[in-house]
Amino acid sequence: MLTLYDAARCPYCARVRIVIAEKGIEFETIEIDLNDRPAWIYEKNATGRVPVVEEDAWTLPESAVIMEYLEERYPERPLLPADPADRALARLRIFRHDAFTGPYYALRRGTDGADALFAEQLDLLDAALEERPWLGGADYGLADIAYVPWILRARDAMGIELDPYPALSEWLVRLLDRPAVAEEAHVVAGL
Ligand SMILES: N[C@@H](CCC(=O)N[C@@H](CS)C(=O)NCC(=O)O)C(=O)O
Repeated sequence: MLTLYDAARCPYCARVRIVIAEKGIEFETIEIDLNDRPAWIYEKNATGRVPVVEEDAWTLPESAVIMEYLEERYPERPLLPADPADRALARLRIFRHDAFTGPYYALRRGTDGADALFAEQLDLLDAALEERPWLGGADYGLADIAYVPWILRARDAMGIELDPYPALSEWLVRLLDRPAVAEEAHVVAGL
C-alpha cells in the first residue's frame, strides 16, 4: 500500500492528494507537523520536506516527480494528455511553476511590489486559459493539479480576488466540480 507523508497546509502535498484521489489509489497518510518535524523524516527525504510517498520501503520525494511516478505506476484515469505536444506543454508548465510561486510566497511574506508580480502571474495563467481550456491544453490533468493548490490558497486564505481573471475563474469553477479538487477547497477552509 502507498503511504503519503503529508501536511494539510502544504500545497505541494495537495498536488499529490489530488492525483491519488483522481486515480482512486488506496493509501494511508501520515501527517507531519511542519512546526515540529520528526527527525526520522530526514531518512525519508534528505531535505526533510513533504510530500514523500513510500511503497514497500521505497521512498520518493518531490511533488512534481511523485505526480509523474503515480501517473506511470497507476495509468488508470490518465492525467497526462495523449498528444505529445500537449504532454510537453503540461510538463513545461509544471517545470516553470517556480516562476509562479516566487511572487506567491513573496506576497505571503509581505514583500514590497509582490502583489503586482503575483498579478502578472495570474494574468499569464488567465491568458493561457483563454487560449486552451486546461493548462495542459485540451484535457484536465497534471498541469492543472500542479497549480490549483496555490490558486485556492490565494483566493481562500490570502483574499486574492479572482474576478479580474475571467478565464482563470471559470477554470477554477470547472475544477471545483471535481470531487478531488473540491476536497482540497475543504482542506483550505479548515486551515
Ligand atoms: N520541491 C518540493 C517542495 C516541498 C515543500 O516545500 N514542502 C514544505 C511544506 S509546503 C515543507 O516540507 N517545508 C518544510 C521545510 O522547508 O523545512 C516539492 O515539490 O515537493
